Amino acid sequence: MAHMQAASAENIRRDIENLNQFNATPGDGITRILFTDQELKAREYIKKRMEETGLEVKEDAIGNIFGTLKGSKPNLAPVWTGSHIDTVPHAGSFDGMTGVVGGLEALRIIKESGNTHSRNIQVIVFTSEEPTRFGKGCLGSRALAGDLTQGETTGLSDETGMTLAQVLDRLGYDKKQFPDIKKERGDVHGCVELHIEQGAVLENIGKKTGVVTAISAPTDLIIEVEGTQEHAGATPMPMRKDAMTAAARMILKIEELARTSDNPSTVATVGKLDIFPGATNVIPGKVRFTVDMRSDSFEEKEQILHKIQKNAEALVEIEGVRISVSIVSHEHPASADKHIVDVIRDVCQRQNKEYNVMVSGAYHDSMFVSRFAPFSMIFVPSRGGISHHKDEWTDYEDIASGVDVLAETLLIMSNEEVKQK
Ligand code: HGY
Ligand code: MN
Ligand code: MN
Repeated sequence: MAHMQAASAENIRRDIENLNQFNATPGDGITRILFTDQELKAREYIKKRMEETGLEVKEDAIGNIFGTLKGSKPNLAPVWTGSHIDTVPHAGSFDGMTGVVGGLEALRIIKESGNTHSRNIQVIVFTSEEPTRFGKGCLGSRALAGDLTQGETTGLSDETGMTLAQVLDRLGYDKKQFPDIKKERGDVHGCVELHIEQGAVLENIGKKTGVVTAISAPTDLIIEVEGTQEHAGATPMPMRKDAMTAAARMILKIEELARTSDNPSTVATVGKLDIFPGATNVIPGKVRFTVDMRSDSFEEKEQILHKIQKNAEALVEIEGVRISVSIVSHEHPASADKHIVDVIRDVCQRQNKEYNVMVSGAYHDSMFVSRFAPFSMIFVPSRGGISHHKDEWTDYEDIASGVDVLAETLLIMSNEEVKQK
């Protein structure tokens, strides 16, 4: 393999900073929500940068963007990298962007190295990895895995009531081509996503590179508690059916179930809560809240889900309220491909980079890509483990170092003729 120049931290900084100009909350973190003006401008920026890098640019019917570096045998299944450019509200600058900009830089140094490669190498912007707008994450990679149909896009609506189907239609995406999005096993040779760790493991052990062997999967619930809306002053305590206190009991029970688990990857979060009618002197008649549960054990998530439902039944009896538990998503954890993990580890050794083999607590598009293609991920450190926060930070030199590992890994995989055992 001919020598490859080192990735440019300056290129990476420039593209991430330029991308993050497209932001709805300047000065208060990055907010770039799916298919809003800011995100559409960010999409155009990335497509322009893909063209400038000499890639062929295409989009599918849900807006996944593919930048292709042609190989000598374009009919072979391609090698993938990529991530997302949409964010949670008031996010940091690196979640997702690292894998898109880093993937672009990896393809640039592969192209400029003059190394030949058989398979096409593609850097992908996956649509809507974050659940921010439609309450469900990984919409683009979910559709690639065949886990989101065009019909289901009519059932996903944002806070204004607009559906994903309507948004796609307004933007000119052709719903008749939606079935063509889906990939079958064998369509993709392998995928390696570069991402910030979003935790503090690498920083605490003083290593700059993570090699991911599994991704914890989310189970997302929406729980609605209905009691009786009444006067806060005139209603004696024994006569109340207070939706808020019943919800509070449920939330503490959910937190206890996760906290007392002996599996460190099992976590649960209530991140959104709405109280109706939301007045200081009215007993809440209705409370709606979300539960985001994660674990690398699907069985444990099943057990906890069952206990949540049993706890709801008990509270209905005690508090005289009505409770509904809706399952928005209930995903299986994804195991990385041993061969790809070994390729990344060998590359780290050749580049004299200490690495840590680890599980990802955050989910990523790779979780859905794993449904049809072998994958692994490369992590770079998050300062203080801070993420989904405006203070999220990763040194550009650390990202460039991760890109060097990514580029060599992609080049090796793009010259693999047959499935490695
Ligand atoms: O929530 C997650 O794990 C991802 O950042 N969407
Ligand atoms: Mn995220
Ligand atoms: Mn992410």
